[in-house]
Amino acid sequence: MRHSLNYALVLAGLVAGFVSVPVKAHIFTHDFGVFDGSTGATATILSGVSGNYGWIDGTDADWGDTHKLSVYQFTLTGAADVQLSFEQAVALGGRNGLNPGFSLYSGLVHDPASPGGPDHDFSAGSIFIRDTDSGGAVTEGAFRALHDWRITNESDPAVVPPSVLTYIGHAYDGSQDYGTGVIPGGDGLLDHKVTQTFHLAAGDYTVFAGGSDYASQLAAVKSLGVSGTLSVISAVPEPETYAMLLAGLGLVGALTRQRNTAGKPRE
Ligand SMILES: [Ca+2]
Ligand SMILES: [Ca+2]
Ligand SMILES: [Ca+2]
Repeated sequence: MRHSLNYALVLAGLVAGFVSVPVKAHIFTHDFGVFDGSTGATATILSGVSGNYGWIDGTDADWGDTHKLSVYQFTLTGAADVQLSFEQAVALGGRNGLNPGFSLYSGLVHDPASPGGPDHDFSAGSIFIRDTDSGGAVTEGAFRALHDWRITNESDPAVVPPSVLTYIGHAYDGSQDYGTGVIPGGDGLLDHKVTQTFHLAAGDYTVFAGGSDYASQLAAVKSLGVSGTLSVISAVPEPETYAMLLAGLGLVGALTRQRNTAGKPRE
């Protein structure tokens, strides 16, 4: 279903002999799975993370490198309230200490098994896209924690469309100010975990999770780990619930208008 058009195009390229086989491996996603919106469904996946700054490094002017993050994906077949939690990987011995941050996007990266291979920041196509999207500014990689962004694999982006990650939201552990003011979205409590809930429509989603300690870029890179959990915490309200809500809002609005009219001379 996913990228079937891409596969067809790349396969056509392989047959014609002008698409090279990838030699490097980069974005391999962890798949939370497919959820239909049923409350209580949950999935947890542990993953290694290189360094404690991959996420926060994507919030600055020169973007970040996806190799410093763990990537998750999931699919909703119906609308749902989805809670995403990321914390240091206590269960991965010796890999504790992560201050997690994550961003949620609609869209998917290319399947690593596709002929163009996995997406990565330094493929010729990704560098071309970065140069285009940054207006020629030098960037550390393709990852943008607070914006839409694009990345691709070893295929020609003129032939195979790049992956488009459309920003939905983010959250991170603690609070960070690396000189440009406090970065919004911190949970204010530095306890190696962060949780955020999103109301999502049916569709495909990708999450990039990594460290939020900006200053640790200057230290030796540590091998840390993250434990990511997706939980469907409630089904979308039924239409009747919306109707009741709207009726309630209408009543409040009418009362407010009445009060305003009573208390103020008309202009
Ligand atoms: Ca950066
Ligand atoms: Ca940096
Ligand atoms: Ca926290």
